[in-house]
Amino acid sequence: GRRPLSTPSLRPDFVEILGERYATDPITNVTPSILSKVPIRLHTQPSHPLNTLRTLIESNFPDFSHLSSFSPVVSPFKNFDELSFPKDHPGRSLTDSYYVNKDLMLRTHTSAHEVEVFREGQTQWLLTADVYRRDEIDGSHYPVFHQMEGARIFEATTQGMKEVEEDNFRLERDLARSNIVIDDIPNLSATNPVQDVHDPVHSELVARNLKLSLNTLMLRLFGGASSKENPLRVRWIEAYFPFTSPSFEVEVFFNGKWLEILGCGVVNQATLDTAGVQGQIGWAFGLGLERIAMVLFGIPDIRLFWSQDQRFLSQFSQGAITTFKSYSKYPACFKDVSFWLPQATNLHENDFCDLVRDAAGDLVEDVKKLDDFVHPKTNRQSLCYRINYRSMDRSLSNEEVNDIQKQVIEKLKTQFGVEIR
Ligand code: FA5
Ligand code: MG
Repeated sequence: GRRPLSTPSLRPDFVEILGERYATDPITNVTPSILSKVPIRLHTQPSHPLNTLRTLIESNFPDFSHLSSFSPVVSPFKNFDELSFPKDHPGRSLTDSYYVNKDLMLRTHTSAHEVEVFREGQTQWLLTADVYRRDEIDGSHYPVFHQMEGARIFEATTQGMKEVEEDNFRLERDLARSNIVIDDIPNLSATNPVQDVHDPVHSELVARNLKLSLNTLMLRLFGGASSKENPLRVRWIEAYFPFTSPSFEVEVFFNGKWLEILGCGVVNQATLDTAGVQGQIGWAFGLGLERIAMVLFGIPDIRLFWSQDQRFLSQFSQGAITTFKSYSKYPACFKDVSFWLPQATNLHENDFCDLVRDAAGDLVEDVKKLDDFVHPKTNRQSLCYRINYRSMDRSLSNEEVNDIQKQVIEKLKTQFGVEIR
């Protein structure tokens, strides 16, 4: 079989994250470009659109704890095992996630903190954080993005369920008075089952509370321009997550398109058990802040969130949703690179993208694979990628782009032993 490449000689002995040193090992795949983003915490930067969006959502849940200071360095156990991810889940792989070493990784989702927050005794909380996933490069994917986790638990008793019913009644009444059309699905089904340990009546009430709470949030975020003639449209879709059942996704119709906003569900009882929480049942959701902020603020490219340019930053003030006015788009510069891989080796697309990000930073707009074939005689694989360089802030000179492209080629040769064609 084909083996992945590794480059032990190029690896530093340790990496530093938020003032802590971590020893590296053959698993380490965090890059300098990724680590440089860790201290920034855009969701806490004054006047940043992600901060405004966070506070807007928090204001919709005034009685919840609002948490946002958890370190991104977590164990794979916390990110996956504690949440009942199977051992062979693809999210665990080195090509999909960033590992500091074999024992620690950068969280891939805010759900990684569910157990510890429930263990603290929190019963209704929101948690906002930067999350990290290895991915392709284009205008809507970035290896660092921001999520908000929300959860609420109730006493699994007649009295507790009465409170859920009262809350549901209140939420339902308010929604009935507003301009929202909800494309709903059943709270439980054969393919989206209630957990064995749950009373189906309790699960039904909690799922209903989840849906009503989130429909109310969608109205708060997207309902500004809604009217009787032009109501906000929300649709519920059956989903699967290892740590919730039943599970759902929410989509909102905005600017002529269905937009995936979040995943959610009734919390696996195993999660609460692990956290030492007894006699409770609850819901959780996880939403992506960039996706929402891009449509609410009219931000066309996900890289802009990281811009230090005053023409970007000065357009926003804390608490206000305003439409971004694009400053002129600078010219794109395409460069192709074709190469042979050493025999019987593999280069994952995400490895290539991280290498390009390390050379180019945010000057890379997107990366596309143009060609991929295996030579029938030598069995060597040939790849061709097209890199689109474009700055959001200025025109790039030819020399500058050539220089970055040279670095890409150098890195390809030293890290992956390729032969340029
Ligand atoms: C999760 O991350 C789950 N932890 C969500 C969850 C929480 C489910 C609690 C149940 C209970 P998912 O990978 O689908 O699920 O991501 C959740 C949201 O994050 C998506 O709906 C999307 O809004 C956002 N998101 C996911 N991937 C990206 C990405 N590459 N770039 C920007 N936003 C993303
Ligand atoms: Mg999803």
